[in-house]
Amino acid sequence: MSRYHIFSPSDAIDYARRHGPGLGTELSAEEVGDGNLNQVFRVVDEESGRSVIVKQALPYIRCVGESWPLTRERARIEAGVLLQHGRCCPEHTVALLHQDAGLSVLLLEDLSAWRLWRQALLEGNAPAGAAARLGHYLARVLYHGSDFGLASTAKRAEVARFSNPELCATTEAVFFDDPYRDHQRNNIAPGLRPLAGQLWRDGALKRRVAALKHRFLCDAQALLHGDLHTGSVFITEDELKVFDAEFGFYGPMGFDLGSAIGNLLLNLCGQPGLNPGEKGRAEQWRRLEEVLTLWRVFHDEFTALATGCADPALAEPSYVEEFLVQVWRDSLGYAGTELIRRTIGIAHVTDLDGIDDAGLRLDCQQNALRLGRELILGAETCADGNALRALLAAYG
Ligand code: SR1
Ligand code: MG
Ligand code: MG
Ligand code: MG
Repeated sequence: MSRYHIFSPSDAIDYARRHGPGLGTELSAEEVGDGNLNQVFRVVDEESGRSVIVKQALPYIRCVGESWPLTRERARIEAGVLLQHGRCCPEHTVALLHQDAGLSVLLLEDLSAWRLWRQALLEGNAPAGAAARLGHYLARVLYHGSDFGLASTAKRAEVARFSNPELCATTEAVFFDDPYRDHQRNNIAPGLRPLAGQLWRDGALKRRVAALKHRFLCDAQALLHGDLHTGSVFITEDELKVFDAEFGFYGPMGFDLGSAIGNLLLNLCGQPGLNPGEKGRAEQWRRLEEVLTLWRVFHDEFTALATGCADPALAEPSYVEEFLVQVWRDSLGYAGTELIRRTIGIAHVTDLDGIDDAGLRLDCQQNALRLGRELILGAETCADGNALRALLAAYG
């Protein structure tokens, strides 16, 4: 196994040259990482124009620095999740070309000619089919990584292989703990302090958040992506691929669905500031339709797979439907936690922070906090898409 050292651009070039398929000798590298955790190089063959991505886990959280160490084991987890999800849904999973566990490096197909779904949503020109594609991806990967799709012996082994304790602890802190208390890791705009303080004193809310955290801790339903926000998804007009799976673990399906839905709703909340007037209202309507489409495609495809599964008990159609009712509720609850943590927690999103006008930005952030709270509190009673439509009417 190779010895770990932090890559320079020329290390990335050497690695790509040794392991990248069809790369020549005239290679250049540029650091393009804009995430919170890792360094990412784009290596280009100047003659053929071919390119690859070299992603390396650092021994700490990049956006915080060495004061928050984080296991490099996350690179092995990410490689495993991408391979597993790539087997069930190759059309929507970024291709892993090579990995080196010692160096904590992954070689990945380069999708930088594609666009991030978040960026397309911000620009107001996201393709209509992206939500359905993500619903298809979620149905396939969550089914095949669950007790519906796996024999119980195989599934128990997979739960152990993907236990990912440190990355899960990070999620537990930034999703379920910090935003509900006055913690130094939070990033709270001064104008949001009064509303944040109300959340910290809201006993009913904190009880539901505790229940969501508890399910996250103990409900090993399927191999999740673990960080499925709209910046973890590359798109073209008719394609979609998910990447950045280092938070993968066995958890509740609603966590992945809720992360994706939560990010669509963050964009919805940001629209009055991003696109004041009619354009923003049209975008909000699209976000709602995307949420409903994502869920419908997931629900229908998962139902078809699960009712045909090999387990004679779990395949019972009435049970599959009962199970999915709970997944829907979980999804709304986790979407609510995503809205809150992206507004006052450590890691924000451009959909809100990118709003230029300070007054409009504050209005949108307050709406995101209020909607997050309503989703968390209403998750158990918001029965279907029509109920969600009604709940969201106040935010349009
Ligand atoms: C410490 S920041 C952690 C967040 O960054 C990643 O992108 C994930 O979203 C995670 O929650
Ligand atoms: Mg089974
Ligand atoms: Mg990421
Ligand atoms: Mg990442």
